[in-house]
Amino acid sequence: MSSNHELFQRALQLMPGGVNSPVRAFNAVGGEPFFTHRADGPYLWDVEGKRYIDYVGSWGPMIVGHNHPAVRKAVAEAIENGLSFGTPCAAELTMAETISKLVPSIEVSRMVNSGTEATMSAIRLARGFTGRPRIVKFEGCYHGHGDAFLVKAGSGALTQGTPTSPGVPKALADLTMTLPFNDFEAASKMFEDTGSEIAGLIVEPVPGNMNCVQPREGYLQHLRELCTQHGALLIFDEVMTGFRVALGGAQAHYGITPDLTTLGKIVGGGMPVGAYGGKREIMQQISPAGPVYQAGTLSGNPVAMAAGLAMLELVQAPGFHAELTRRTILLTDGLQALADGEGIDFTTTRVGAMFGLFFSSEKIETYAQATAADRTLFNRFFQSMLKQGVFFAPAAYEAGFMSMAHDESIIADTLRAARTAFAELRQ
Ligand code: KE4
Repeated sequence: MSSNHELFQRALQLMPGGVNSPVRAFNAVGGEPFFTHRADGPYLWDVEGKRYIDYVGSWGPMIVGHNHPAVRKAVAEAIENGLSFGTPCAAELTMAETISKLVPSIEVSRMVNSGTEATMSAIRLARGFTGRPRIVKFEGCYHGHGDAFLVKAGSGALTQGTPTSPGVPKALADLTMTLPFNDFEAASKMFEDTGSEIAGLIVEPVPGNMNCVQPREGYLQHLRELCTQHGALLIFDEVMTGFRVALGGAQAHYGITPDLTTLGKIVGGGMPVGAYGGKREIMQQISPAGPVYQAGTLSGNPVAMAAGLAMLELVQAPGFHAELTRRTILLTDGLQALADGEGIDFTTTRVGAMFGLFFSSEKIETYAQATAADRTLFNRFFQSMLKQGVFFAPAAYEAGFMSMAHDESIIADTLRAARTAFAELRQ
């Protein structure tokens, strides 16, 4: 079989940056990516046979570990009946029932094929339902590559958006306003100034795309109150936090009821699935029940539903999230102790089974603090761990993910590698 390098050199000729999603290219951390040949439990094996303990977990879906027998069995059985029908099938109904059971704020849901599709649809729905033009997002939060989200805080009284990518029209970016996460006053001021024009506010309730940052006490409730007061929809983007920070997601963990929720990753069990949903009154505006159009050839695909349903079954095991949280604490406390032992400025964050690592002496609560953390040290730590067979997210602004396949011996192996990595940082 070809080497990682040979495959990547060929891939560079045929795919932009040699990858099908930018972060996989390792540009943020340097070096070339490895090509995975197979995955099982907590491990990935690359095409050269090197094994990695994997804390990326396909960027979140693999909360029960890779290639779980129950998920594999469900997919194998579903395939026996065909790959795609293009008509309703019972598995879609079971998925909708399961989502509503686990996330009660989602009275009505729609399946799509990615987190991006879910968030794009939720934004369109918020605008269609309220008849208002503006959207609020947060700097450092990522909601997929929809045009409305590729916007950063711009200048101008209304904090009008500035595109972060060519191809996003300024006229559209102007309708996306950006706030600093965890800043109570800035949110209040924006709603005082433009509340009557805001269709929806979309937020990662536990941001995982500025690495993992925890909401300050009362902050999510503050956003809930502002949206209620001004008639804007509160949209929780739980693509990453859903079924991970708690069985019912961040909304259950913090006791907040959003108007709409977007889902992805775990809900698909590793297959291409996204979903959005919320209050019946709002969701009934979606075609064909209502006038807001949204559609998808493979939405609710029977094989993808089988994978997602098998995964959602597994995460409902008694004590599942408590045990995952315990293991996450074991890892982050272990890393903290090792860094402290070497006198390295290092801090961790975590909620449920997602965590963040920062080379900083500060308690990380804002995007400014997260981006001020030492990325050079992060990249050196990443490379040392990778060399020792531990794969963390190849970028300083990505969260880490614990799985039920990472038992205490795996965590001990990780900490053994980290001891060496932190010692190397001192050289
Ligand atoms: P997808 O379109 O990639 O399925 O989901 C977009 C998305 C939406 N909302 C949140 C909170 C997300 O984290 C994501 C995607 N997450 C990234 C990792 N930061 C996926 C990895 C990638 O882009 O390759």
